[in-house]
Formats: sequence, structure tokens, C-alpha cells
Amino acid sequence: MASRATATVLVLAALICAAQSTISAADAGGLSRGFHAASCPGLEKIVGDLVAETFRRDVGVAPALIRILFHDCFPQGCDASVLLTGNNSELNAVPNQTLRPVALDLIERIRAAVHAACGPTVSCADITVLATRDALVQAGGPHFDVALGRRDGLAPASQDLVDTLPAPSFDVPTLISSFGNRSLDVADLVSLSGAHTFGVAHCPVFSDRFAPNIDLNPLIDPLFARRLRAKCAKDVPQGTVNQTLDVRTPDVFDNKYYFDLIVRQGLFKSDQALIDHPDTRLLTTRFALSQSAFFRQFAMSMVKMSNMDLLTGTQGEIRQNCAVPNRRVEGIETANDEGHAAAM
Ligand code: HEM
Ligand SMILES: *[C@@H]1O[C@H](CO)[C@@H](O)[C@H](O)[C@H]1NC(C)=O
Ligand SMILES: *[C@@H]1O[C@H](CO)[C@@H](O)[C@H](O)[C@H]1NC(C)=O
Ligand SMILES: *[C@@H]1O[C@H](CO)[C@@H](O)[C@H](O)[C@H]1NC(C)=O
Ligand SMILES: CC(=O)N[C@H]1CO[C@H](CO)[C@@H](O)[C@@H]1O
Repeated sequence: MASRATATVLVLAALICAAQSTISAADAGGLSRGFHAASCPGLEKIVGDLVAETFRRDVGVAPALIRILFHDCFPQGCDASVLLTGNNSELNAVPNQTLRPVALDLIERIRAAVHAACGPTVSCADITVLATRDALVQAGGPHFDVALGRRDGLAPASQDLVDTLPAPSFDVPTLISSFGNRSLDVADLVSLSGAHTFGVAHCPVFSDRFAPNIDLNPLIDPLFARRLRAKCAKDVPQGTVNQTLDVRTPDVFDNKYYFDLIVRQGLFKSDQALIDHPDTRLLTTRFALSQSAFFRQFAMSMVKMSNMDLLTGTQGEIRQNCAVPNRRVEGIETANDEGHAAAM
């Protein structure tokens, strides 16, 4: 009896050891939820507190963060390369003002607080994902699961990669191709486009939606188009006037964006077209009818997006300032990054 019990204990112990070594093997190369649990137990609280405090001051930090995450992950993976600034930022022809300083500052403030508490153990890439997760909940959106262990890129994405970001003038087949090239499917496209349920855009990026350049494919509510035109007539100097992406609940993460599409008040062609095309119409309608269906898919798609093409293990680095590589790579123009080209 005693020896059988001993044998059982030994078998159990062996199983537990095997399981543990599997987990740590995964940790070494990949991501895990508890990646920083031992090295930085206060991480989640530091992030949560700073996000909440910033959100109380400026609810715009939530859309700003989620857009930064998209612009980080889509071109070359979630490696915080979008945060890099550099020498030529002032010379860059494309305005970079549309990635909001409040969110860029927040990410760096979190990094400083986390590194002060734990040493340089958590990457800017992980911090960006965690802050976005918490801000999304603050704005009324769903919780998505975040595994940790990302490392920061050493250099920005090339211009060619930055140029793969989708444009608001894209039709649905082009959007599907663009997302498909990044292994994102139609459900990811329709749900992630729902991030346009909060935040703002600037007149130059939607000028094709109102006269005199009005393009009626896809159709826009004529009264809405007139209002956009009147508003953007005051856009002097250009890029100073903004328009909420969701006219119903501009600061709340909900499914009202899909209502906007039904009544033809989607701001971009790339939004409005989703309700017309046979490949996206059903899902768009479903998300308008069911916020929980939208939230479920959105959370899954966010997990997918935040795990694209990661640096892990000994790749990349843990940046000690989110805006600057630890050792600037010679000859690489760090200013010419996603954030700067992403204005359009
Ligand atoms: C489907 C293709 C997409 C296109 C064509 C697109 C395009 C744009 C454009 C042109 C703006 C306005 C920039 C400005 O003028 O300030 C914008 C804003 C925004 N986008 Fe997208 N986007 C797309 C997908 C996404 C995705 C996947 C997300 C996140 C999951 C996202 C989140 C946002 C947010 C939150 C804003 C508002 C930012 C703010 O208020 O600061 N977008 N997008
Ligand atoms: C920026 O450019 C100046 C002049 O070319 C150069 O001396 C300086 O080292 C550069 N700084 C960085 C951070 O690359
Ligand atoms: C997707 O990738 C293919 C092959 O590289 C390319 O020809 C196509 O233009 C890409 N689609 C978009 C919308 O960027
Ligand atoms: C958008 O415009 C409003 C009204 O002018 C302004 O108060 C707000 O700060 C602007 N938001 C952004 C993100 O620029
Ligand atoms: C977010 C960001 O990188 N902003 C920069 C945009 O360019 C100006 C100069 O034109 C810089 O001062 C900002 O830091």
C-alpha cells in the first residue's frame, strides 16, 4: 500500500516536472501570461493605475493607444518600432501629429515606472499591449488576453513595410488582400475596423467623402456629407480640424460604429464599404445587432494582432527609453517610422 502510494507520488512528480519543463521551454522562445510574474510582480498594477489616471484626464488616450498598437503590429510585428523617433523627424514631410502624444507619453511613463520598480525587464512592446488592453476596458470595451515576453525591435520598419498599412480609400477586396497578407481574415477585418467606434480623424484623410470630390461609391448619407464639408471648410491650416469616427458615441467602445454604417454615416470608404460587400455584409450586420458577438470576435482578433511576428527570447532588446534604441543602429533613419507615414 505504502509503496503504491510512493509510486503514485513519483509518477505525479514526474508528470509535474515534465509539464513544468514544457512550460519553461515555451517561455524561453515564446510568450506566457506569467512571463514577468517573478521578475516584476507589480507590473499589471503599475500599468493599470497609470492608464486609469490618464484616462480620467483624457478619454482620447484609449483610441490613441489602440491605433498605436495597430500601427506597430501591422507593418513588421509588435516590436514597439512605431515608438522610435529620430534625427529626421522634423524633416519628415508627412505630419506625424495623428499619433497622439498623450498615449506616447503614457507608454514611456509606464516604462519608467516599471523599470524603476523592477529594473529593465519589461519591453516597450509588452507595455504597449498591456496599456492598450487596460484602456480598452476603461472605454467600455471587452477584455482581451495578453501573453507577455515580447522584445523591442532595434530599428523601425522600412518604408515599404509602413506602406502596407491600409488606406481609408481601399475597397473591400483590397482590404481583404491587405489583411490577408498579414494572416488576418475577414472576421478580423470586420471586427478590428470596429475600433473606429471611438477616436477621431482629420479632414485630409476623408476629403473623398464630401463634395466637390464626392465619390458616391460607397453611398454616403447626403446630410452627413454636407456636414462634413461645412466642418472641413474651416480646416485651415490643413489638418487642424477633426471629426469623430463614430458620430453616435464618439468616446465609448461599443457597437454603434456598425449602426453608423447601416445609416451610411461611416466616415471612411473603407468603413462604409463593409456593409455593401457580400463578403463582409453579414458579419457587419451581425455586429450591429449584437454587441456581445462583436466583443467576442474583437477580443479574439486583438489577441491575434498583438501576437503578430514577435521578437522573443534573445532577439531584439528591452529598450531603456521607448523612443530610442539602446544603441542606435548606424545609418538607419529612425524617424522614418510607421507613426510618421501613418498620417494618411
Ligand atoms: C481597416 C483598415 C483601416 C484603415 C483604412 C484605417 C485608417 C485610419 C485613418 C485614416 C484614421 C484617421 C487618422 C487621422 O486622420 O487622425 C484612423 C484612426 C483610427 N484608427 Fe484606423 N484604420 C484601419 C484599421 C484600424 C484598426 C485595425 C484599428 C485598431 C484595431 C484602428 C484604430 C483606429 C483608431 C482607434 C483611430 C482613432 C485614433 C485617434 O483618435 O487618435 N484602425 N484609422
Ligand atoms: C543626428 O544627426 C547629427 C548630424 O548629422 C549627428 O551628429 C547626430 O549624431 C545624429 N544623432 C543621432 C541620435 O543619430
Ligand atoms: C498582398 O500581397 C501581394 C503579394 O505580395 C501583393 O501583390 C498585394 O499588393 C498585397 N495586397 C495589398 C492590398 O497590399
Ligand atoms: C478635436 O477637435 C476638438 C474641437 O476643436 C478639440 O477640442 C480636440 O482636442 C480635438 N481632438 C484631437 C484628438 O485633436
Ligand atoms: C509623435 C512624434 O514622433 N512626434 C514628433 C513629430 O515631429 C515633431 C517635429 O516635427 C516632433 O517634435 C515630434 O516629437
